[in-house]
Amino acid sequence: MRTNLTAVALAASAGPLLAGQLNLPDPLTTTNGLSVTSAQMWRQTRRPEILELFRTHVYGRAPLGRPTNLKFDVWESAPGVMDGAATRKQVRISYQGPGGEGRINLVLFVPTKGRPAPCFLLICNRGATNLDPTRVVKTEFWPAERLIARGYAAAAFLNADVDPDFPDGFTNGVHGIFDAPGQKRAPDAWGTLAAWAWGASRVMDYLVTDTDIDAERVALIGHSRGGKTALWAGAEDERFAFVVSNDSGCGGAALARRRAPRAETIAAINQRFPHWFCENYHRYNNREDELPVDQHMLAALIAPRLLCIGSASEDWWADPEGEFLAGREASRVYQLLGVEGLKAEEWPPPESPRHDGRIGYHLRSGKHGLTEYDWERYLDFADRHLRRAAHGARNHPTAGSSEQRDNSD
Ligand code: GTR
Repeated sequence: MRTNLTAVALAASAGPLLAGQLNLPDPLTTTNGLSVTSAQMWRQTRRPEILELFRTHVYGRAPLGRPTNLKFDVWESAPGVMDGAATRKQVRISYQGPGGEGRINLVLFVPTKGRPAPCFLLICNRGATNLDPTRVVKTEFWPAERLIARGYAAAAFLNADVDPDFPDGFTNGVHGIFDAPGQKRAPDAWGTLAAWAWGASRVMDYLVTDTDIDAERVALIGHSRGGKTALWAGAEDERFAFVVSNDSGCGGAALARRRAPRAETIAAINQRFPHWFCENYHRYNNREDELPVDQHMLAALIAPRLLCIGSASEDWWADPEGEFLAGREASRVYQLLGVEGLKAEEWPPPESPRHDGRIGYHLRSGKHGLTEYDWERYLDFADRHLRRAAHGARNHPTAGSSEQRDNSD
């Protein structure tokens, strides 16, 4: 089966053919049918258009950005943890709306040496045990010690702090706090993934104030539903210099139109998780071809910033090859912006990361999960592309011209 899928993808690899085979919408053609031929046209016309399409049809629209009453309470700052290698900070990020107060509890380790440090922020969708601040419990889902040893700050928050992960008619979490009570929800009102993405941006609001963190080198990483969230947050918030999608699958990096055998579909995800996306997305159950976007266009919204897509070989539900193809198709936008995206035409075999361009991809042997192998690859990619960006603003979203000058990837 893999051969067949690869053959389809390869036959299609020339660009127009792939669009023909999978009927993919073109990231570089505007809704009015104009070809996007310059970085300026991408920036001013097509990028905002695609962002709006995803807000309207997929994730929904957040009713606000940074709340005016956002507060940061650094209630702990403990130097000398991890045998002296790090300082642990715990930060309460709070906000108020008509429906009450919300809080995100940030756990942050910053390296003792090498500050301000680049940082990996994990959207933790696997419960509090994976972000134990005391480090009595250590898991490979958040290897904070490894991050510190490799010179990165390790930050993490629980998605459930922002919005609990069950359908409740959008009355709890940030929806309950900010949505107008008693009014019918708009079909493009934000779902839970958009709420989590909003929360990641509120954590970023804090990180930019912390002088131990190099705010121009913050990576946002998520696994599975957290990976879908990381991609959407990275699309909405260009302060994230690097976005990592680990096994994000349907509604994340995987192309919806592939409908690969054994892979999750829009209909399946909407049925099991009716609260994740906006109501409009449900219109595309079994009608993927009518969606005005596909997930390669979400990856393209990260351009020209850094993006890593990680897949697992037995993770059929997430369509690993569809995740690769989305990265490859997004590369045309990177090229238009003067940098290389994913430098691989064919789906690579397991344990053969493709890290040359500004979109990295790896396939790991095994099942769905965020493992030590995955983390080490993301750290390798960051060492290669994020670290050397330290002295110069080339990762900064507004640094379009310096991106174009630096074409050395
Ligand atoms: C699955 C869901 C996937 C993925 C995964 C996870 O049940 O179908 O889309 O998000 O959960 O988050 O672990």
